[in-house]
Amino acid sequence: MGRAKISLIGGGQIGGVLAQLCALRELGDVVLFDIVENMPQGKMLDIAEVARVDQFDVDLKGTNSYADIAGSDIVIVTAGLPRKPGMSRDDLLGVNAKIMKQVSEGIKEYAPDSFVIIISNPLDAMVTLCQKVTGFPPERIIGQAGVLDSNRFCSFIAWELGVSVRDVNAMVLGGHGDTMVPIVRYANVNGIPVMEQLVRKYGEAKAKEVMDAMVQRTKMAGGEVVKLLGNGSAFYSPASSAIAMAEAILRDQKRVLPCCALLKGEFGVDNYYVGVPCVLGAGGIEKIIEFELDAEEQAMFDNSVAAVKGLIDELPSILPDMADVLNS
Ligand code: TXD
Repeated sequence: MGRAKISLIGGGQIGGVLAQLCALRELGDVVLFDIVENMPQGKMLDIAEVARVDQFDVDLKGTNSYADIAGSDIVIVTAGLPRKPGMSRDDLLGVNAKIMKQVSEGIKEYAPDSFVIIISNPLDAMVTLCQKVTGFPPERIIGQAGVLDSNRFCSFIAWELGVSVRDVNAMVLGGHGDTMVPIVRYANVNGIPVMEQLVRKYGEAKAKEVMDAMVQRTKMAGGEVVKLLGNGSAFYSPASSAIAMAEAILRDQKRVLPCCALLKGEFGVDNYYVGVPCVLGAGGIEKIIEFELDAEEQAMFDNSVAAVKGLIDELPSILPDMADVLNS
């Protein structure tokens, strides 16, 4: 059996880390595409030249030609601008929608059978656009946000309780914006409810305050990193998160991961891409796992979906030549 082929569209900060992780884990041969001349070739040469030290046998190629992504099993897209301090993800819509349209046309033409994992922001709108342009079945177009947002929430809980993050389970649903929905009720440490532990530690009132602060920090966690970096946004963590998704698909792991997926009535939402728990395996999004949200969670989820809808409604004016497809 031949090796898998993974193409990375966008060779910037996240693209470079993605390439290195693919190589270290020997996920398959890797193509790194960017419109900047020579840069992706330089990055791939740099990674390839340490293959003996890192002990991997995969082919790495940098390119400025879409023809090189032909035959890809998975395409991961990071093309687009990152935010600057003070910007919201939504401020990137105008510029990144035009980039995503171009990228999606390239994928449609050269890698029509691939699974596509989108990372570019504003995430939910970019995933929607890619699906509309390519016309690929929705189970093959997936957005990465929830794996990272959930991991951030888990980290804050682990730090607060002084336990290993490996034993923390907590999920963030909804759109990848300031309205995202950390699910507090089911957050647990090896099955033990986090809220109960906080109440034992602090008493009712303070426990709620501590949890509220962790929820708030989770929602703003991307911006916290943007502010500290001063130039660009998080790149190690989104790369690792997307690799977990790619690996689940390539190795048919049936992992249950929060992904940006097209809802067809699940959670009361019809025909919008937002973050929900999914089973990821060889068929891409093999299943969306629905569960009961309480009234407060559902209201926050609906609010988050409304924010995503607001962005989708702006797309036809940004891409007037695509208005028909976007409104379909
Ligand atoms: O969790 C998440 N989903 C995210 C998403 C977490 C953090 C950052 N996230 C977003 O990923 C971020 O807001 C950006 O929209 C993307 C990429 O972030 P990155 O930090 O990698 O940005 P860079 O370093 O600027 O890299 C972007 C590359 C750069 O090399 C450009 O030359 C290239 O994109 N680019 C293009 N590639 C292909 N085709 C076109 N048209 C194009 N335009 C720019």
